[in-house]
Amino acid sequence: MATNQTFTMIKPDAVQDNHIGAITQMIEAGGFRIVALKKTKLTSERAGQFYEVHKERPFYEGLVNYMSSGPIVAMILEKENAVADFRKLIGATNPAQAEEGTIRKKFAKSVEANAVHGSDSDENAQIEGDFFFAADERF
Ligand code: RTP
Ligand code: MG
Repeated sequence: MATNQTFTMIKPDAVQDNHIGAITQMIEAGGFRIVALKKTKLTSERAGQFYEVHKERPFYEGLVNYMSSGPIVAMILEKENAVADFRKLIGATNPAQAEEGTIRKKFAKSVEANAVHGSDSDENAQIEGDFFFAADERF
């Protein structure tokens, strides 16, 4: 399996609740190397752009408001099979369906405030990483 990268955000609820350390610990313990990391806050314009693919969905407006409601932590992660393995580590979108031992099972509060984002393809991982990080911020 090739080593590749994925992109994640620790979402505003989990940052607000002081879970940055615990979530980062689970990510590193899961075998991921942190290539880039920053704490920042999305404006509603930037959040809308990031989630543009969901523009027609009924939850879009709520999602954009939520994702711009407080600071987030953005990271690029590297591992073999990074995209699929990271989605396994975070668990289902709805925490009620997330498996034991996953980040969302442990920290998500609702289907919207679900603690973390994970890219859904290699292509989107690249696009999302580029949305937050310049070349000289990756190591
Ligand atoms: P993500 O993109 O954040 O990693 O989450 P995901 O792939 O598991 O879920 P996706 O379908 O891409 O949805 C993006 C985010 O929108 C919020 N959402 N709210 N209220 C709702 O029914 C609903 N459905 C989705 C969640 O924050 C979800 O992670
Ligand atoms: Mg998604």
